[in-house]
Amino acid sequence: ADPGPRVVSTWDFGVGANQAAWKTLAGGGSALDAVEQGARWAESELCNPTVGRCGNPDRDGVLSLDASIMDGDGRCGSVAALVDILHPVSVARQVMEKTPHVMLVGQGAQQFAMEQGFPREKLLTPAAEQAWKAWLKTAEYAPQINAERRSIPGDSSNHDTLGILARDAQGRLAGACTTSGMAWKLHGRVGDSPVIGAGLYVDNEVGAATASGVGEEMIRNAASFLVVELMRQGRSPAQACHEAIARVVRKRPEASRTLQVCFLAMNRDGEVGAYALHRGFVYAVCDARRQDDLRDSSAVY
Ligand code: SD4
Repeated sequence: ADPGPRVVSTWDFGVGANQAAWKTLAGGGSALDAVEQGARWAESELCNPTVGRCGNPDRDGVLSLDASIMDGDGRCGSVAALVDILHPVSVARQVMEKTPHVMLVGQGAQQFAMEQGFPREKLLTPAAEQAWKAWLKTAEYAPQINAERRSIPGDSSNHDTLGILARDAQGRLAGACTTSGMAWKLHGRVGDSPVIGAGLYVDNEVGAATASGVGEEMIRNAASFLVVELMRQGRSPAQACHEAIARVVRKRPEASRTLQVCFLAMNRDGEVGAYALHRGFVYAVCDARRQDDLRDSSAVY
């Protein structure tokens, strides 16, 4: 039986993002519009040190945002290292719809956003600036394994990206991913979230996948693409996420002890699964029956 519309998001704040997306899905809207709305909620409403306006800056004190959006028909857009623009996911969508390109970065991305009418505004919060100044005293870059419920402004250990995947009433899939990346990253560092195939991949024929955690590992393994391709070969979403994590570990067994990597996937039938390298990853599921369901990474929906 067709499960109807469904949306899933990474982390506990995924509940809020799903509810924003659900307003679109429940009204018969498209998966693409739904994931954009969910990501916009996280960028502006959520005060989290790793997404949108409350994000922690890089080591030079600059808050730069990465985001991507992908439709199950293969259209996609992304922005990386975007500064002083609140809604990178919507800029990514404009890149997809208004340009012949897929990805814009840095100043060019900002220029494009302003040409499209996005206001330029200072985003760095006083809390994030303070956290950065405190970090400068040691200036040590050591990402820690993230765990559930740590949405504390200025918390440097937190690296929780919003990845959101939706299936609409017509069975179309879409996904989006938005983040400020790793706190205290090198200026100019780009994570997995805006890299199509790394932090996000969607194919209507198979399913969709997104990632959270230390993005360098996702890029190395083309990880979200890998999860989708594993589902294409017949794995369930949970099996595909599990196998992709095993691949990450096989490549870098030592590093895997201290880095968090999390995958979330949904197949074309709406079946959901997730897996993470370390404990603490949760994801939120929302459909006509449940709007605030929070699941552990090892659970199969
Ligand atoms: C990045 N993947 O920029 C992002 C950060 C993150 O959970 O997910 N955190 O590497």
